[in-house]
Amino acid sequence: MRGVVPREAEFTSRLRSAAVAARVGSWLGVCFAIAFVTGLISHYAQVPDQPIPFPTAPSWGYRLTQGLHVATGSAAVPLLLVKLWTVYPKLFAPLPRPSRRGVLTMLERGSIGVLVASAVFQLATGLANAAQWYPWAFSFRTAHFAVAWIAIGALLVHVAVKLPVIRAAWGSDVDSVGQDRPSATRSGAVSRRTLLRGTWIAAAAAVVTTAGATVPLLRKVSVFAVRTGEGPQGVPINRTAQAAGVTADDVDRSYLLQVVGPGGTVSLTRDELAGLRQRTRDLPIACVEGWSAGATWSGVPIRDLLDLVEAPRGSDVLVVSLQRRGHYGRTVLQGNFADHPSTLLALTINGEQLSVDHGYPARIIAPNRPGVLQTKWVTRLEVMT
Ligand SMILES: Nc1nc2c(c(=O)[nH]1)N[C@H]1C(S)=C(S)[C@@H](COP(=O)(O)O)O[C@H]1N2
Ligand SMILES: [Mo]
Repeated sequence: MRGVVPREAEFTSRLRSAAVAARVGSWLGVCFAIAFVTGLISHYAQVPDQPIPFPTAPSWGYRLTQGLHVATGSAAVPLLLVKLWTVYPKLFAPLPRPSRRGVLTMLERGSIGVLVASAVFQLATGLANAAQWYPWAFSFRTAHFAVAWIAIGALLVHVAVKLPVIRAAWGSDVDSVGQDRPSATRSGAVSRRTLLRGTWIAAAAAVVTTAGATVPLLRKVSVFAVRTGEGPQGVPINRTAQAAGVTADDVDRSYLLQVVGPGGTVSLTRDELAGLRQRTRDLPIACVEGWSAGATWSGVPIRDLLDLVEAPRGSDVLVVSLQRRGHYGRTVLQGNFADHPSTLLALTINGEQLSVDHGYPARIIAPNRPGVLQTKWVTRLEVMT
């Protein structure tokens, strides 16, 4: 009689095989490796105090790495589901007898438990973050970063333990039964090749339906992209002025930009800012959530403003926004960014005065910089010593 909990031997489909698991698992491993490396890059880019300065070039670098991060994370969702489906009968395998080998088996199973839990956590929190949905109390960035190390560690252990199986599976035909569980004797509803083909298509579809947030050519098919890469003045709006608590009074004619440095404090009205030497640059806004959009910006080079207060070259600058609610109202512009000729206090976007939601009266735009640090509604630049 069948119990409530199945036994491993009751799973008889040949689709659930090492041949399939190793192939899907390898691509899943590639996705996790790319997501891990690009995630580290994104994390480091947001560290205020960088021992090695995050580079300002190429200007599209962060757009590429963060686009890859979200694309590989999206592709990993169907890959992980298929992978888990092919191997989950092992969950019901009998517990090993207490012995040296048994302890090793338990450790190995434990590491798989950690791997599955951390992988599911990373994909679930990543997707929720991209959708700007935070049904949790912890800091997304801290938790996603910490669990990334757990996931990649458990993945390395898993690959090391399974290397003989992985090699045997890749070395033989996909239909070979050499690595099968003893009970996997029934041919599946479809062939292994068809299952794999379906999996690759699902992974590709996951990328195509989300990557339009970064790749303009894909916009029309990207039905799951949270941001389309389009918006007022050609760029999506991440947080509106209202959401940030920036009022009409804040941005009226009484607005002043204060620049504070060793040479004193300089206050400038918006008209005075517009009267300074302006520079125009094509630079993308690249959000950590995966969407990005290029735009043409013009405004005052930050370095010119720093010169007004005799800031030494290489000085980090604290950027303070008019924002009253939420994060990112105060950010650090590292010295190499502050000095870069393309880093602007932008007054216009795509030839128009910034709309208040895009950061009017003035905002930061710098090359190769995460969107979260492209601070809007800037009211104060403070040279840090
Ligand atoms: N003051 C402030 N600036 C901010 C933000 C914010 O919440 N407050 N959001 C940032 C984020 S996460 C992104 S992606 C960009 C988006 O700029 P946009 O809304 O003009 O497209 O603004 C950045 N600047
Ligand atoms: Mo963002």
